[in-house]
Amino acid sequence: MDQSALNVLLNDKSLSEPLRAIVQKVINEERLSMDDGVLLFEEAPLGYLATLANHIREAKHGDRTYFNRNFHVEPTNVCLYTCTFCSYSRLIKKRDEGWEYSLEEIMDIIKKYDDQPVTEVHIVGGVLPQYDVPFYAELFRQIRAHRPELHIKALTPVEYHYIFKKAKISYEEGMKQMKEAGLDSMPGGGAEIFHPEIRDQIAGGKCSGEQWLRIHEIWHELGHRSNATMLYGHIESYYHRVHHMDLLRQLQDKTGGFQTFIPLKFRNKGNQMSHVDESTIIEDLKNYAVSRIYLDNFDHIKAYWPMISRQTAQMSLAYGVDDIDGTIDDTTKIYTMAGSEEQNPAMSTKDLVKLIRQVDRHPIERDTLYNVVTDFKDHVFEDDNQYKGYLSLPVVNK
Ligand code: V47
Ligand code: SF4
Repeated sequence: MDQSALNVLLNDKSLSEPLRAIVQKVINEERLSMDDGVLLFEEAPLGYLATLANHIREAKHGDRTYFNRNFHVEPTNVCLYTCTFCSYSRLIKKRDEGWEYSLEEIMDIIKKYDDQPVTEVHIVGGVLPQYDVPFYAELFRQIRAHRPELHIKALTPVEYHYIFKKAKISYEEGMKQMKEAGLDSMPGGGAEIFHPEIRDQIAGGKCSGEQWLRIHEIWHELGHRSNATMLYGHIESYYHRVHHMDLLRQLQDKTGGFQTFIPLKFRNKGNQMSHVDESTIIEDLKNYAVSRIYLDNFDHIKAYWPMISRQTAQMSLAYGVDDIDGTIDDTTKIYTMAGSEEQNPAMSTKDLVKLIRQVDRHPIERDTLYNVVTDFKDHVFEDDNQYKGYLSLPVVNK
């Protein structure tokens, strides 16, 4: 791996001693301490962070940049909890403003994708008593029976903690039942910020950081994979972000079950924290880079484009990100309701390939477990002129 860019930083006398010591650690593939992580956030220039994060990204993946073909199902947006950052949920007393799909209605949504080459369904939503262990177990069984190859990535420890408590079963027993019903993996939601100083103020009474981590640990011990998120850019400090990442890094050392870390930028429209300013794009890029540098035992860092916009997703690929998710249809409301620029988050495979090629990266469609579905490096689309990237100008018919 070419280290010339890192050597330049190592010899840059305008950088403080501790920042240069971190460059040496990256060269030696040594782990960063929590103090190092906080220092990166507080003092490192953006160009420095980009250089380190891109070095690590390219050592792991070269130019390869992943996306997948998935769709989201949100069974309900009514919720018992009252997270202050949530723009999406409706309280039970206002449930007539929301939706609560029955099992048949959810299956109808799944069946709408029957003729589409999607590989994953991502299921997550609000927490309500009728969505319990028997409901979700039956839903997973029906999806499995209807379309056996479709990967079911569903629910977070927020739902699992609630439904297992209600069923009076342990986390171990509950996750075993979900596995038997057909659950394939867990998405990364509900993590927010683990530190109780922040979690107690924003997470509306839902499961604690320890409970979130414990449920993922049990799932990993059953031989399965999951993702992890962090909701940043609200009332947390840099220390809280590093503490969050550190707990994830510790669990990953133990189980190796996490695939991807997904930083989620707090969006402030229509929620109880609308008075809190959103982070800048510079801050978002910084956050991706520090995540890539700190989480040495995570394979992938994902930028979720429906949340940060397509152009920031493109930039993030120079700051440690190697995955841009891949919602193919307008099926998630979480970010549109929170003020994202992406009011109709839908991108076709061609759009995703173009987005990645435009910043000179190598697009790969993956499945949920990062097996290659299609390598688009030299792929030519039938009507390809528009998809080669910025070098090809639109064809004008004369
Ligand atoms: O846990 C809610 C976040 C998460 C807001 O695993 C908000 O592949 C910003 O976890 N501003 C759910 N964020 C989404 C999620 C996810 C998304 C994409 C891919 C994967 C994956 C997981 O959305 C919640 C919460 O942290 N969220 N409201 C808001 N106003
Ligand atoms: Fe409910 Fe999830 Fe919204 Fe919290 S973030 S209020 S748990 S839907």
